[in-house]
Amino acid sequence: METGRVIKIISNQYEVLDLSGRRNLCVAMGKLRKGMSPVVGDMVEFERFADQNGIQRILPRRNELRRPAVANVDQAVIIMSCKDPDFSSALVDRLIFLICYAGIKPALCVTKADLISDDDPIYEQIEDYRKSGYDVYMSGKNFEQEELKAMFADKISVLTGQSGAGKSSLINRLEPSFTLQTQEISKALGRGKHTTRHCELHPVCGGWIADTPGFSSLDFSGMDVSRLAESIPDFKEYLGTCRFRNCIHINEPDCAIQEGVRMKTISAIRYAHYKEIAAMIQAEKPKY
Ligand SMILES: Nc1nc2c(ncn2[C@@H]2O[C@H](COP(=O)(O)OP(=O)(O)OP(=O)(O)O)[C@@H](O)[C@H]2O)c(=O)[nH]1
Ligand SMILES: [Mg+2]
Ligand SMILES: [Zn+2]
Repeated sequence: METGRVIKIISNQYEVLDLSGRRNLCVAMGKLRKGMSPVVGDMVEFERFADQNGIQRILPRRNELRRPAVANVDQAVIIMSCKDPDFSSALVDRLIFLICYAGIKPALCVTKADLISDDDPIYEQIEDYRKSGYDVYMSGKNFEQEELKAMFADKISVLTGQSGAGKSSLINRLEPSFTLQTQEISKALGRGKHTTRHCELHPVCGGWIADTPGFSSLDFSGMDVSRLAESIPDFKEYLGTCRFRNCIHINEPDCAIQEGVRMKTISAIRYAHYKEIAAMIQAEKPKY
């Protein structure tokens, strides 16, 4: 049995990178097919047979995101464009919540900054993320990207963001030898909205980056509101200091989080988005 990492899935074929860095095409063996399927990022055990390679076992996952389906990542980078599609802090925050809930570190990369002026109001929203402790990177055509490149080294990262935000373009820009398909090309082919069709790990900037298809909906079903509040980085240092132990920071008296928002030490924007999602979860309408 050999160990390797799933770096690409196309229909029922898995590309597994073995310990010597070679790529092996594998199929999932019978006992696996019945249970959980491997996702990109999974560490698996596979066996070489005469006619094919077969994945026998998925090793325990350190973490996993459901959408995009990827496991064992060091960080998730939210790709949000300034324009086309428009910047949305509601969407950024929803992604932050999903990523942090999965126990993964988020970062924000704002793309297409070449399309806005230096005094665009988007910069105030970006400042709000920086003040709250998030790492924010600016990107655009002809931008210097040294800092961004450095943050991918030696890590497995997943890029997530809506279709057209510039995920594939960013990878192409960081590693000019890459020519991942981007929107203009697919429009020419009449393929419609989503350009990237599958999730794949690419060797970029000394690390591995998963390019993923943009999503059309986000799913908060099955989430627990208290666990969500506990996973939001903005709230971390205030947790455990509310009057009620089971406080979910919405209407309770003597709530440290609500007090933080009043004192402007917690972002009012993030808190408002938290309340929206908490209400959606409680109303059991957790799809956005
Ligand atoms: N001006 C400008 N345009 C950009 C930039 N990044 C991407 N674009 C354009 O935005 C469009 C969409 O880019 P993609 O890289 O295909 O977007 P994506 O996030 O991979 O989209 P999906 O694969 O559908 O999820 C393309 O036409 C790119 O040329 C940028 O930094 N500046
Ligand atoms: Mg793409
Ligand atoms: Zn509270």
